[in-house]
Amino acid sequence: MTIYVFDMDGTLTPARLPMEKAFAAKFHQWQQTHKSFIATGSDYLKVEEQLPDFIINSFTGLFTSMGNVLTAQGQQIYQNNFKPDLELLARLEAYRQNTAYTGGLYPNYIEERIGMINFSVLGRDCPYAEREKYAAWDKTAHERETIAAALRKEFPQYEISVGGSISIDITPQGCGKGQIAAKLRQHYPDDKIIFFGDKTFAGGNDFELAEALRRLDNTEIVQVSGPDEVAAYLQLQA
Ligand code: M1P
Repeated sequence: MTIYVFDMDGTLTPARLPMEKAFAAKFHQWQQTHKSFIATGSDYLKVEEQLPDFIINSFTGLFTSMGNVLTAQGQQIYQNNFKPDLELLARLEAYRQNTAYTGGLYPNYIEERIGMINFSVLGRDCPYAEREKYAAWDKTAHERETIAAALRKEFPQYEISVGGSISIDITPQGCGKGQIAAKLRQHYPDDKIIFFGDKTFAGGNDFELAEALRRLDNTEIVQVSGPDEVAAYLQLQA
């Protein structure tokens, strides 16, 4: 048997947007004959916003908040709790105050999720157009990469990865997406595991999971740029 594992934003859906209907229909049909999991930095609420129920219910399991929560058939299987250091929170506040970004800033810039923090200088409660504007600016300003590199030096006890388009994911060491590899292998000791992600490169938030899987036998990593490439790889039928 093969176990298929998918990142969500940028892999099965556009960033923070619902899965496209035509893709959902094909993917759902494929799910009926394949064992599949989600592995995302987003929390379960965002998964419910972006994926239709019939897709969610057809996954064997959903690892959310970087694998700090596992849900299967609507039931939470486990969760890892975490209380961030006050020094870390103060440093995030300072990055928000001192940003070089000149556009508008929005609320919910430190989102505490189960087992992790998601930090966005812009603020998560921004209109979609503002998200696109910040993401375009960050591509040349590299603010998120700069902040992530500095945080890694100052707080080595945390795993810090540049998330989707506007944010940075922070977990205690060992509690990032990489933890999902061992959990899957424990349940499926002999099966092939294939992981699809749009940020499997160094610094990306799929990298730790990709690396952890590469260290195991019988695994494959598929770097994709979005649902079209997933559909092509899986040869999804219309
Ligand atoms: O799933 C990828 C990322 O999606 C969101 O990122 P952003 O809002 O920056 O596009 C966040 O939920 C992030 O935690 C997650 O890793």
